[in-house]
Amino acid sequence: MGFFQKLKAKCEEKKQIKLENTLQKTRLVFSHNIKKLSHKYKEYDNHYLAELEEILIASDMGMNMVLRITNKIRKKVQKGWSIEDTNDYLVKVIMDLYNDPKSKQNELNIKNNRVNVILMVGVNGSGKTTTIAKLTKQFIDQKQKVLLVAGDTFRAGAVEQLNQWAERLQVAIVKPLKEGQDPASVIYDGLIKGKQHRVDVIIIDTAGRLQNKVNLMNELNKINRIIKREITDAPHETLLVIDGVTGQNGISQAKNFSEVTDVSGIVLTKMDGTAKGGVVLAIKEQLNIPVKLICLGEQPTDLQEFDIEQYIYNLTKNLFNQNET
Ligand SMILES: Nc1nc2c(ncn2[C@@H]2O[C@H](COP(=O)(O)OP(=O)(O)OP(=O)(O)O)[C@@H](O)[C@H]2O)c(=O)[nH]1
Ligand SMILES: [Mg+2]
Repeated sequence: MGFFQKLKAKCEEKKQIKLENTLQKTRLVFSHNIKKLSHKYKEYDNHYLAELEEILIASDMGMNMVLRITNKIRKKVQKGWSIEDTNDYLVKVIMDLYNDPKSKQNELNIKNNRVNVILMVGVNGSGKTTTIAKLTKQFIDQKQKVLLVAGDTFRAGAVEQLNQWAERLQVAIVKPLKEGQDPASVIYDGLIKGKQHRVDVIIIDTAGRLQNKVNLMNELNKINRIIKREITDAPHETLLVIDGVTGQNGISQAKNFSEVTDVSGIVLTKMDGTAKGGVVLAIKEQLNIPVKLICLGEQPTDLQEFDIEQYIYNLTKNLFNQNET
């Protein structure tokens, strides 16, 4: 059995319909175009590889990742291989390049019998606050006691946005006492309250809009110092939220965050609105931080644990199917 068939058997067993639907746009660009190539070329040769390279680039995997993929193919695949075998190897290469031990640690580091702290960071508009709401809903469903902290004191309306979620989800929130209060002091209040009330999870919202990298670094350093002073091994997760629609551009902005603070995981949002599903591989290449959560829409249940096998299967599944696009 080829690599893809094994992957298929595994993934079809616990079929993820929502992911399948969400990745449809990307799949169209990716599988459909590669399939068109398969009709054009009877067997593998350099022209095939050159055209394949263009299709991979269009799926927003990032140039470096694409070159790593095509180099591996060039080394292994011999002239005369069937296109089907070549594509099977392509899927294996994509999986191997993503799947190093580090990226397998995609479970959130949440433990019982401690106050868990999750710090959300990312550029403005990436989906931090919305993701907090979805995460909160999931924790509530798991009977966890949640406290939200409105650490975004920069943007007018940010506190109110989180407050509305807190009311809707009926969880406690710590807000600034006055407009423009230092985020670190709001976070301090939140940690004290979280410890007093023995909550299971404190989720801290932060501002995305900071003028430059030095400011960002100072701000996050200060926040981290306060957190560590109150809860030594916290934050247990620093989740960097990246808007999937912005593709490469979003990644280079996100890089600023990963360079100034210890990011433990990526949340990839708005995957319902993009054909750039290859961005997952670009993140792997450029940030080398595991994607832990993926947002497939606006509903709380649309926030899912990221599963690379399901993801790659749903990206490539039509490559080997004659009928579907
Ligand atoms: N379709 C879709 N929209 C999303 C998703 N996540 C967030 N959004 C939308 O993206 C917009 C920005 O989301 P926010 O959660 O406010 O982003 P933020 O990072 O908190 O932004 P700032 O507070 O300005 O830094 C909102 O209109 C959300 O409804 C998603 O997974 N899918
Ligand atoms: Mg926000």
